[in-house]
Amino acid sequence: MYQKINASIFAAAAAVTMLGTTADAAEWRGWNIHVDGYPNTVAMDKFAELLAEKTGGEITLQMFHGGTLGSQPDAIEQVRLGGLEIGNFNLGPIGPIAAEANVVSLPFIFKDVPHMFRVLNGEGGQMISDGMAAKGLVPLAWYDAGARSFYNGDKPINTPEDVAGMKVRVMNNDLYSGMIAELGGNPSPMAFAEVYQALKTGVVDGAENNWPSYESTGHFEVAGYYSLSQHLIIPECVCINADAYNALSDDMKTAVKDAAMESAALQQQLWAEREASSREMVEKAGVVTNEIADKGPFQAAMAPVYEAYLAANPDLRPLVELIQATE
Ligand code: GTR
Repeated sequence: MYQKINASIFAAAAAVTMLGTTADAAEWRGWNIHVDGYPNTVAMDKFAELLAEKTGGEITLQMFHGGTLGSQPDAIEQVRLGGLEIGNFNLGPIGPIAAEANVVSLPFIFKDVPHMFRVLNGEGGQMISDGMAAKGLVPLAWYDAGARSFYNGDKPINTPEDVAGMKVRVMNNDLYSGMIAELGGNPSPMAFAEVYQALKTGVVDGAENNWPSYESTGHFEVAGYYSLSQHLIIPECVCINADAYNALSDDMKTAVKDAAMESAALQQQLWAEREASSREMVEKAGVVTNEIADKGPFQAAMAPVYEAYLAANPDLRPLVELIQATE
């Protein structure tokens, strides 16, 4: 008898729990461009795991890696519109949508990665977040994407004159096209997935990216000169569709945000390791790396890019100045 009651209480409790989870459970889908083992891939899987754990199973996330759900600009639109809930996005292709976020795509705006994080964790980061949220994309946490440098198959780049005449792949953002044009090159905006073939067949002469992406895509196999221009330091986000986020209770918002922040701590640690191991790996494979002794001429050439940004967004001058004044 006792056992029987106990069993039925247990069954009833289980039914309530199941009802609770099935009735409220949200099943989210997430986009990521990178391959297995890449720091962002590992960290986004961790985010999914933490999300389920911290929300008591009320929210689950199915991650789609390797860009299988489409190109980055398309996925950004999908998350904005709610076709997908989550994305690990680079702020580069978000810039054309949210002018505040485009500030990070001004070449040489950040001195180094720690400077970028100091800005993101302060008033500047709040302005960028607000600008993105107003366009339907709420950043939950920031990921590290290091610094981007030029690479090509012909020669080391040391001066802007070395870029002149080169066809260089860039991400979809007019600031990057302007950047290449000001160096005398021909910008070629293109999806990430197409770059390997374009380099191989000579559709473009070069591209630019950080060590881990240069390595994981195999670009180093077809463009063996990597020149440390470090002209762009662009953060990435774990971003969520604004409606999905705003519909959550405060407790759920905290759980989702905490899960993203914990995944970011992991990503940043894995990133540091992968930057070093990717560099080592490609150099062992024969890549020729060069430091650029004087980046001054590259920086000076960017003045018109800044002017164009400020002319289009005069109200964002304080944000540019805030970043430049941040120690
Ligand atoms: C990578 C970044 C990707 C993508 C790619 C690109 O460093 O993590 O999100 O933006 O660069 O160049 O398209």
